[in-house]
Amino acid sequence: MSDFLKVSRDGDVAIVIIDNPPVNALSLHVREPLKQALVELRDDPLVAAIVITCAGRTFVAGADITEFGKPVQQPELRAIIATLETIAKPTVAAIHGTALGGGLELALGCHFRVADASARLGLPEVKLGLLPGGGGTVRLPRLVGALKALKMIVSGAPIGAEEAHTTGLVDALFEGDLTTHAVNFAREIARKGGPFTPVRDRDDELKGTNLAAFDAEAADLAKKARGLEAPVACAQAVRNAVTLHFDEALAVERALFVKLVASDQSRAQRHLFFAEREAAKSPGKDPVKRRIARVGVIGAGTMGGGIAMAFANGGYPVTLLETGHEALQRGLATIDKNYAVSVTRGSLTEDAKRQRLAQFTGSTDYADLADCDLIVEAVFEDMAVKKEVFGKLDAVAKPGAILATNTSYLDINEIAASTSRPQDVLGLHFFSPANVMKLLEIVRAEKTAPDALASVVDLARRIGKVAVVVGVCHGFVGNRMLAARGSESEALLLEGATPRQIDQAFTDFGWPMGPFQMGDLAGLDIGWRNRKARGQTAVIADTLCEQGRFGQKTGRGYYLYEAARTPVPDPQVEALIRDKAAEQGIAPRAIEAEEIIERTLYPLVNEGAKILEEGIAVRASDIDVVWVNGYGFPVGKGGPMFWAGLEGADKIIERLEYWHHRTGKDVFNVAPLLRRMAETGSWEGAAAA
Ligand code: T1G
Repeated sequence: MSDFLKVSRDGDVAIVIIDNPPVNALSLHVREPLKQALVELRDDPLVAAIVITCAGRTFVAGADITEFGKPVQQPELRAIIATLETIAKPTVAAIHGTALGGGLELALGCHFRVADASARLGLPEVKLGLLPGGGGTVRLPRLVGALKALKMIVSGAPIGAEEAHTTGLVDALFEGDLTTHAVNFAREIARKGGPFTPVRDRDDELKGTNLAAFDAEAADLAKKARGLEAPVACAQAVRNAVTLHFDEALAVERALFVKLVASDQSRAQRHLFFAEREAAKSPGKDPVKRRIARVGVIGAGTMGGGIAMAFANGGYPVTLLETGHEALQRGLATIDKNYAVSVTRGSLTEDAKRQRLAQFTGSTDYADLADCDLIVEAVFEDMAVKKEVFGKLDAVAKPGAILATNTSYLDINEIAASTSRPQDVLGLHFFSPANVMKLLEIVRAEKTAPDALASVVDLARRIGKVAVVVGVCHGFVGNRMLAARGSESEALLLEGATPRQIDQAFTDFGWPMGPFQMGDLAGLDIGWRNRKARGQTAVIADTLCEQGRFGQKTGRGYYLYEAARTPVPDPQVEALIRDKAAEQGIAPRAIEAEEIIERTLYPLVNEGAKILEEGIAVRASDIDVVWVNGYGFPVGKGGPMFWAGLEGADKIIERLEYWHHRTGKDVFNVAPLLRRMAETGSWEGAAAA
């Protein structure tokens, strides 16, 4: 048939085998032979049943995302599924690995689905700014019911084999050779005789749908969409499955898909899908990686404990070291409590909690780190302290062990130079809480060995982190750009904008929360300590801290927190701002949201361009990955650098020049690379110019 699809026979059962590594995406070179094979097998009187399966590690993981944004090439997936549903003889999808998106939709075109324990089934199109475009929004509800389908499609989260079987998405689960079981299943079904009802004609699960409950759930999900169009479209399409005839609902699904696939939001989210995978590729050719079997973590505080949990959660034994027994026990107790909370929430089983806790070995003796392949320090953010720790590590760590610092700001080249093995030293900048946040900035120092770097990039993926390799500078990529984004915060307040107004401009943009609410959440004292360490001041923020207003943890920060975490504007803070402005002779004025965005997010983009120019980030898309996964940049805008293209580089430059002229501040000093991006139309073009 073709290099990507074969048909074999087991007696009167035909087996269609898709083989399109690495994930059996339904590329055109699969769709063409697949449609042809289905027609031939449909019309072959010697074929009593058809099994569709895949070679390699997974069933079809979806349509080929690289084809989106290009002219549609026939046959489309929808045509293949329509062909499937003209087949009267039983059709069976044999699912292992991930049946996602168009892959699950292909399986929904079959009369039956069987799976092994490895199967995970889902419709994740919403994560690409899309909705299932192969009939998934009208077929899935017919098997699992409208409410379950709504939750699966709007979340994009796959379900496991067991759940798929209990909800009726899968007809049988098998252990052992899945294809053999699928063939026997198909033969048995054929022997019993039909007719076999295609999913499109099965309305049982739709009858009695409680539309009021559905609409309530959909409304709640829409609130969480934060301006994203796809989740709302998904909900509408699933509702249509209940209220419209099949073909009518299918037509609306198609219209919604065509609209979404052309949208900036979907282009942004597809950009991020590939950007995350690009960022995780080791720079240069892939050197042989070092074996990492055991991890040491120094420091059992908030960061150290979270980092230790991140590795334990990934299945790595961890030696957690603290200077004293009391601090060590406190750290281990916090870890135990964190797991207990997960068990209470139902996101972790008791058994899994026990398994993860069993990964931990506590110690107060550096000698116990001697068998670790990777050691991460998360001690106090002070160069002298870090150098003392690395001096001890240099003495006890085995040859080839990778020595990592979790520093957020300090010069890792200086730390590396304080050891006899700078080639083994690098940064692993986790984001708090380290066991939750996906982003991991991997900081390559000047002398970091390529194999050491490649080893931790690979390790990051294994523990479920989104890794981005960055260079050494103050704040690396994320925090350096965060400083640029916040450089005008105080000025905006003194000139007349309130914390609420600035935060509102951010949430209207799509951020989960604005900078002041975020500061109150993280604790204003952290920034206060950093400013004092660097001899910097921020008149409003410093005054708040001097008054003990550290944010949520003290019940007062920029906002008041009477009822738990709900921020309430505080007249005292607004009076403080007015007083400080008056002291500086600044007359308050009305400040529009557009100005707030120009003086926060345009400097963010500009600093990203400077970081690219200096080679601190390898790609513009790496910066997008940092900001979406570490700071909540709205996925529908693709990250700061992708968004610069949507916003228009010329417009950004013009406004930066205006504010540079008006304030003289360096954050508004236009980066040459940003100018070249405006000229060439892309960051890649700018770098090549
Ligand atoms: N299309 C094209 N390439 C894909 C792909 C896809 N659907 N999925 C993965 N790849 C590439 C990926 O870029 C990487 O390439 C390599 O495969 C390995 O992927 C009509 C419209 C399946 C869970 O959204 O979730 O169907 O970097 O590193 O960690 O309704 O890939 O090696 O060059 O992620 O083992 C819906 C997306 C599509 C699933 C495997 N499907 N993929 O994870 O490997 S839209 C999805 C994943 C659709 C229909 C709609 C994951 C995975 P490279 P990887 P992994």
